[in-house]
Amino acid sequence: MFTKVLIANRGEIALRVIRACHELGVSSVAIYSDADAHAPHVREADEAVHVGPAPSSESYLRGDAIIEAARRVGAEAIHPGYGFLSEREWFARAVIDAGLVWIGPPPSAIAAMGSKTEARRLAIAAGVPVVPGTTESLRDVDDARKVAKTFGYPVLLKAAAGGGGKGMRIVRAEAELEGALAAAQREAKNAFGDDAVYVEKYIEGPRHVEIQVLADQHGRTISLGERECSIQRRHQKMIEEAPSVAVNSELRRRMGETAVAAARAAGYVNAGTCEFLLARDGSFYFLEMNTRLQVEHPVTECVTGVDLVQWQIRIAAGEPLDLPERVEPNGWSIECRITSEDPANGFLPSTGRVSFVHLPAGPGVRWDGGIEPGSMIGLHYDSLLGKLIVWARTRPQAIERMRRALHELRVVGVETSREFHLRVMEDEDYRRGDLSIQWLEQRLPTLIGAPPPESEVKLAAVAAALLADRDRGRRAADSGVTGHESRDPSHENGRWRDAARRDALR
Ligand code: MV4
Repeated sequence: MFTKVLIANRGEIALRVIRACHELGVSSVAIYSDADAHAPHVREADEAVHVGPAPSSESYLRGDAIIEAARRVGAEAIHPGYGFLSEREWFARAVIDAGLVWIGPPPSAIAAMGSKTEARRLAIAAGVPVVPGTTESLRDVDDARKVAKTFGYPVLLKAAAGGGGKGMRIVRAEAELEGALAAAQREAKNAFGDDAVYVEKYIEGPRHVEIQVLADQHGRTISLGERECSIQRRHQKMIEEAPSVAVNSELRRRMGETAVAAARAAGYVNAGTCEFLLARDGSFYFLEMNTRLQVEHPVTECVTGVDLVQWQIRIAAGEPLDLPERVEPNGWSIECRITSEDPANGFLPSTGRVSFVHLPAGPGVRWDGGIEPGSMIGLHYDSLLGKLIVWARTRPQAIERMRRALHELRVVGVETSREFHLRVMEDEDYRRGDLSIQWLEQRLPTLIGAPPPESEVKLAAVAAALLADRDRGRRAADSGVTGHESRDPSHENGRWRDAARRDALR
């Protein structure tokens, strides 16, 4: 095992990796930008190295500075977390070339899966089902017309260098093809510096289900079951769960074997995730492989009891996997991504200083967070404040537990997505598990417009009654003495108080 690992990340995932290091008896090294000098990940690590100013391009993305920091403090390995440099082939190579251990997949596997057409070729060769489509990028509009005709409309144009939904265009009829192709190429060029675009048949109304895999350096590759990730908005996942209501043991076994075959085809080592579309008829298609630890990994940890981050480190250190071939999920786990986005305001990122935090606790509750009172939430990094994860024996119990935990959660100082998550937990479709990748965006207007939950209304009513009572007391005391309304400090809360009154009167 290593004695010292550098974590090339920040926020909740840096803390998650630090915790895994400490459980393994490994010393942890944080890196930080100017904006993060007092961040929790810096304090919790055994050591911390400053790498640059606040913008990530000058700090968390500075591969050279990060490798130099690892050398200077004598770290033997680098864990990239997710995002930032985690899927940059060049960085993985540079880490290895510097004589350090890369806690992630081989650079060749990152490159192979990074090209979506290459990933499709590998998958097809390994007998993995993919969506009907091409494995070569389109030459021109005529080529696109021919190919689209073969598969039939609607088709989906995708960036070969893409992933995560960028550079994608749905085309429902031939008349739209030329414009959509130009737009997809332009977007792909801007986002990835490569305008190559290919075609797939567009699958309507599927679920997004992904399979977690672990592979060691000794040729053993296993799957750890699925995560249901259909609840997303603009390709940002908001709520994930494990297992999926749409997957039974038989389907889990088949999808697991498929994911293992795809991983093997890429020469995969370490933790990775195969994304699938799961159609209503139970057929599934490999989409792409994410060659990193994922944000939503905790739901898999909760239902399998396997510590994925510890295994990433142990695999990188050369340990053989000593886990069973197949792990059936135990109970149910749900994760809500608590962000500083305001659902009532089009999910606009909110900024400011976190003045107060109350974290949920109690049975079956896990908080993987990166904030504390005093944290400054700016626009330099993504808006994830923390992940609220619950576990219970059954899905209905997990939903009730999540509601309870969301009610306990308080973050003051910035807007959060808490209210949005409460509404999803109370939604009938969600409770039935009747989901697809389109569900959230179709449902959003009614979710946001819906009245607040009963429990919140009661709370507002009590608060309004108490305030009204206090004001009556004040007015009685003030009458004939000063008459100065402005001395009443509750005026500072005027807007909030009015809102509470309105709610109470309904
Ligand atoms: C698709 C698809 C339907 N048909 N491919 C979105 C991101 C990237 N991973 C691939 N994506 C999709 N590919 C075909 N042929 C629908 C999506 C998709 C999606 C996939 C997973 C999770 C959320 C999604 C939201 C919209 C579209």
